[in-house]
Amino acid sequence: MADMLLSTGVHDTIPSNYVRPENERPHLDHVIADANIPVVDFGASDKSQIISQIEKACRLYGFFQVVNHGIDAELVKKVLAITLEFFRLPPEEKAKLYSDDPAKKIRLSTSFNVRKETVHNWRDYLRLHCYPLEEFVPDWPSNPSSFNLPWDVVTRDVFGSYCKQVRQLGFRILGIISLSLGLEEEYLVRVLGEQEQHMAMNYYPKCPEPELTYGLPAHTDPNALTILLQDPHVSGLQVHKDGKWIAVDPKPNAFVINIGDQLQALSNGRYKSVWHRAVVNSNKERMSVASFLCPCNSVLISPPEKLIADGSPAVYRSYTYDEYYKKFWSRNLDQEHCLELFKRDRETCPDAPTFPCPDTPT
Ligand SMILES: O=C(O)CCC(=O)C(=O)O
Repeated sequence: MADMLLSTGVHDTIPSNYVRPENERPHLDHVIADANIPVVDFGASDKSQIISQIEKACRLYGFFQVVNHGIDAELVKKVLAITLEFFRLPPEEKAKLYSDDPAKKIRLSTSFNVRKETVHNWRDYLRLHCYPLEEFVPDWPSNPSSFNLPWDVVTRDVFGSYCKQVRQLGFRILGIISLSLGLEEEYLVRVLGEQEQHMAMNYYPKCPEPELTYGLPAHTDPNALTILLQDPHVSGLQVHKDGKWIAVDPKPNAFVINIGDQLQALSNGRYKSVWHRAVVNSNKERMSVASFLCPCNSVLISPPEKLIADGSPAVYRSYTYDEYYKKFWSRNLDQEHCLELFKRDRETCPDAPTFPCPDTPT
């Protein structure tokens, strides 16, 4: 079904199976444009200030941007350029990589989960597993040839180098998040085990009717931490806060970081894995490259003693990431927050917050 890919055609209208019902549409004129998503300067010398900014951002927004993060700006440019080159390949080349099987570790696909959905999303994406690199790189696309362009002296190719640098940044952020929760710096990296790393290279073609559909509808991320590289020239990411959608416009040389469901669970609900979505526009195609750090499949997700010792009971039951991930992919993206399904008995925890999807009327 590679003919479902959007990036292979030109679109004057949108097919009816991409059109959302009236009450589920993005209502772009209601979006808050001047968003104050916190920006954290990782180059600052005062570590305690970084910790306190991240603590506030994770608690109040679930999102923040980082600058002076240490990832090579030229490498980032190359990643975006190759992503665009990839989506411009001829249809027959892309068809070779197409799959709608969410279990496939390397696949070019479209929308979110076309096997399950009734309404599709205006997005194509290339999904790559990236850790351990040696295991997956041989199966990464070899076309365009720039995909295998050597980058640094250790001859990692562009994407291999990028994945390594992103992983290091992610671990650094997990360290700061641990400290911000009053835990030892290594805590989260240790309990998440040998973390998997996945990448979604998202491509949102120009859409003739952006008010009727989504690039990605409201969703939360099932993993631990997401490191998002936005197209520097085109906006599209929006985050839900206090009942409103706010735009996260691209900031030069910044990465957008968001807390995933597993950090919400491990922080015992203190930090938020918030709803976010990607909208499309009629003037410009847009790209983003999301890197997901995921707990090792077999680790048990359960809050640290320290966060339940102060009389706050565990909000969620313990589970393995394997169980969580399967549940996540068996649903539609914009159903209720997947963590809701892992909440402990409501009688034990009557005040546990609920997280219905903000774009789906109840
Ligand atoms: O394209 C974006 O800005 C958002 C991407 C995203 O949320 C995802 O890949 O899960």
